[in-house]
Amino acid sequence: MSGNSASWKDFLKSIASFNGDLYTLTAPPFILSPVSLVEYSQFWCEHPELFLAPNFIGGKDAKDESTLLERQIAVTKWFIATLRSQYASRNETLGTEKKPLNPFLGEVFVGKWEDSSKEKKLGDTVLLSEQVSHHPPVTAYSIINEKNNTYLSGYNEVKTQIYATSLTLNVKQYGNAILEYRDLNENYLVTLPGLHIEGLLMASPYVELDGKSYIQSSSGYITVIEFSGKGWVSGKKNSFKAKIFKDKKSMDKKGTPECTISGQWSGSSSIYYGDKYKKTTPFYDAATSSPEHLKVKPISEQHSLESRKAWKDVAEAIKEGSFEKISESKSKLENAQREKRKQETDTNSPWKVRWFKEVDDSTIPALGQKSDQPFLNLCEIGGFSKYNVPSGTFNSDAKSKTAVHWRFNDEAFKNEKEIVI
Ligand code: HCR
Repeated sequence: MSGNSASWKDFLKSIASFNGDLYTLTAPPFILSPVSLVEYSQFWCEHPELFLAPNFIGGKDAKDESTLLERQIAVTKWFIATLRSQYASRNETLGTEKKPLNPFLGEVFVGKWEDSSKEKKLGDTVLLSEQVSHHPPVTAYSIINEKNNTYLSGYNEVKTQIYATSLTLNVKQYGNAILEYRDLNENYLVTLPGLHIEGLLMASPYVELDGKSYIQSSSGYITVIEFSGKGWVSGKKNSFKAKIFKDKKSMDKKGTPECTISGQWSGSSSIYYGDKYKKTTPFYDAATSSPEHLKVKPISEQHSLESRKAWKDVAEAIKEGSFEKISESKSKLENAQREKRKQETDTNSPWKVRWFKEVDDSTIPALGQKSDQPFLNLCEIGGFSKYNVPSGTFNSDAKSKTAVHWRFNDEAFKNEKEIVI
C-alpha cells in the first residue's frame, strides 16, 4: 500500500461520518487542488465566441420564430461548452477530481478575455468573482462584455451529502445564472445541475452530472438537459440529452421538441430537428474546441484580496506535496481571517461585500404584477421556484420560505478604485 492510499483510507473514514461541511475535513495532499473555488467562475466563459454568439444571429430587432430558436440553440451550445472545464478538466489534466481551496470571505478573482476574433466584433469580456459568504461558502460572479451589452451573473452554493453504502458524495447546487443580451432585449435563466463524486473507494474521484439543467428564455423557448453517466442507458460517461421546446406548455405535454441534441458533453454531440432522428448533424465537439483561458495579472500586481496572491504559499506547498507546509501556510491564512472577523464583531463593523448585494425576492412582484428583474420574470415563464431551493426546482416542489439571492451591484463595480482588472 502506498503512502497515498494509507492517508486516503483515513480521509474516507472521515468522509463516511462527516457532518455536511467537506471543508472541515483534512485531505491528503495529493487530492488537494492549489486553486480556490472562487476561480471556478471563469469556466462559464472559456468560449467567449459561443457566449456572445446570439448577438450575431438575426438583426437586433429580429423576433421571428426561426431566429428565436436559433438563439436558443446557440445559448444551449454555449452552456454545453462550459461543462468540460467546469466538471471534467481536473480529471482530464490531473488524473482525478481535486478538493479546491475554500475561499475566504471577500476573496476575489478577476481577469479578462481579450477579443481574439479577426473582425474584432467580440470586444473584451471581464470576469468578476467574489466570495460573498464563508459559512456557508457562496461565490457570486459577473461576466461582462460591454461592446455587445452582454452580461452573465449568478451565484453558487453547494450542499453535500454522503451515501455511506456506496461511498458516493452527492452534491446539490443552489443558486442560478442569468444571461442577458441587453441589445436583443432577451435574457435566459440557467439552472445548475446536480452532481455526484464517484471513484472515492479507488482513490480516484471524478464528477458525474445528474438530474437536469434548464435554460429558460424570455422568448418562451426552454431547453431541458438531462444528464447521465457510465452506468446509464448509453453506457458512456458524461452523456446528455437536451430537448428544446417552444415553451413550458409544450415541454409539460412531452410532445415532439423543436430539436434534440445528444452525446457527451466532454466529447461530441449531434442535433436533429423535430422527429427526424435519422437526419442528425454534428452539434459540438469539446475535444476539438480548445478553451480560451482568462488573462490574469501577475501576482506581483495583485491586491491582497486577489485569490492567487492570497493563497500563493499554500498553493506552492500543495504543489510540493508537503503536508507540514500546507497546514502551516493554511493555518496562517485562516488565523488571520479569524482575527479579522473578531475585530469586525468587536468594532461592530461587519465585512462589506464588494460587487454584489443580497436581494430579497419573497415579497416582489406584488400579485399579478410583472417584475423588472429578469430572474423573477424567467421563474414566472418557466414555473420555477424563486425560493432558496436546489437550482431548477419547480414552484410546486419548493420547500423554502426565503427567496434571498445574490445579485451584481453594477454601481459598486463602477466605483471600484482598488482592484484593477
Ligand atoms: C463539488 C466540488 C465543489 C463545487 C464545484 C462546482 C459545483 C462549483 C461551481 C462551479 O461553477 C461548478 C463546480 C464544479 C466542480 O466540479 C465542483 C467540485 C467538484 C469537487 C468539489 C468537492 C467539494 C471536492 C470533494 C473532494 C473530493 C475530491 C474527495
